[in-house]
Amino acid sequence: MFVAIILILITVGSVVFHFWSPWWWTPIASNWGGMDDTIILTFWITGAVFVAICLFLAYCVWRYRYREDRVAEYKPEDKKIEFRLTALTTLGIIALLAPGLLVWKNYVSVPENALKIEVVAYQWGWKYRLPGEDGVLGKTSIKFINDDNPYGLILDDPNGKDDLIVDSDELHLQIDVPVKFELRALDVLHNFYVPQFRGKMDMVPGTVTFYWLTPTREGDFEVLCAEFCGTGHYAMRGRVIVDDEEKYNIWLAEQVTFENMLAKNQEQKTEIKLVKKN
Ligand SMILES: [Cu+2]
Repeated sequence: MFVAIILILITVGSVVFHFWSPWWWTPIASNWGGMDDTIILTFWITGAVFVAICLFLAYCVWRYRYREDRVAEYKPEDKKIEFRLTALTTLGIIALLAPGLLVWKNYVSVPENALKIEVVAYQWGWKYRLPGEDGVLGKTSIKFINDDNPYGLILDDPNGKDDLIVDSDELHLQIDVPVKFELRALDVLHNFYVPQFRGKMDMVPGTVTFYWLTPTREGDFEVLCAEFCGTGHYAMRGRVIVDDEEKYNIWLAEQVTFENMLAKNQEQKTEIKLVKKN
């Protein structure tokens, strides 16, 4: 009886804790409410199964408790029960997986009007690249990454010349404008994650992964690396600021094109040479 009561207390306690404790996600700031819905559905299904199993266990402990006049029955196989349990588990797994697959399909089906933004992760920080006036990001290759060309842009590609190089861990987005994040890593695995946006994806050196979203709320959000990437992982943070159109355009106008960045690097080098000569 004591064990049965403990089991019931654990069940009731878990449910009460879930509804009374203040834990929950931070308010959403993107179009991915569907992700929250699938997680809530998962909570309901796994929660219901948890309660049912615990209470069933408590019932069995009490109902089949030891009594001297009772003998246990040996029943190694029961086709009927096995079939029912398998069917029930299958249904449960389908209910858990199917909604996630639907959301995933949307998550990687990028709308055509999405603004492409490259996110570059390195040990331990973030930088970004936006298309210039031509609206196209220039091609890159890891072969060309060096101090003068940290993103590895292919110099012959004319589309890359006007690309905006955001060599800062602060990125601005315009509210209600869909963006496609093209994710690259320069050294090891990283993961671009803004909790309020819900979306996240691993960044793999040598390949480009992506996802898209539409920011739906203005604000200043923290970027976290969600893949353990070395001793500085905890400090690999940045900011995404969602602006209205006016503020966004002011920020955009302050960014340097790749061409200007190359010219500036060249100037600095000449200066250093001159200083050395003198
Ligand atoms: Cu990282």
